[in-house]
Amino acid sequence: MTRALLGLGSNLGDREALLRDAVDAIPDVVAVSGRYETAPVGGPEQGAYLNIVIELDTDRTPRQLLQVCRQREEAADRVRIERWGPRTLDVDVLWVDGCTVDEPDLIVPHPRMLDRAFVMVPLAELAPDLVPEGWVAPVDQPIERLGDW
Ligand code: GSY
Repeated sequence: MTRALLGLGSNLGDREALLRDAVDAIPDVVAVSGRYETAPVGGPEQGAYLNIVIELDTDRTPRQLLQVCRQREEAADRVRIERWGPRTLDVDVLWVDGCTVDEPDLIVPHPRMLDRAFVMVPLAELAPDLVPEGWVAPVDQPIERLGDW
């Protein structure tokens, strides 16, 4: 069994319910970070996101995890209106212990995670070993912890 970390975000619809349904349906979840309200990073003007990070203890490969992520996005009726635009649910594979993948549709570790406060701050709660020493959240990415999961 291997540690894997996934990032989840929602900024359309009932954000909290969408995240809860996703967490309930994802197999092998062993820990969930606090809930964070975060300013959108990139894309058009859009509403604030609710973000969490979850830890899995899993025997799935990164590609199988990507399938799980996509299934959850489809179950949330995600519609891709615009790249980087608002979405009911986004689920990303962030990290899988001992694995690197560099394929057109899947890069692990996630190539932009270090640039994103909405990933690194909740990630630090579950996996401080993955946060480089001296990492600080970009000042232009407001983030507020709303509470425990
Ligand atoms: O990459 C995940 C979707 N996403 C997010 C997000 O989850 N949170 C915030 N704060 N901004 C985002 N921009 C994108 S795209």
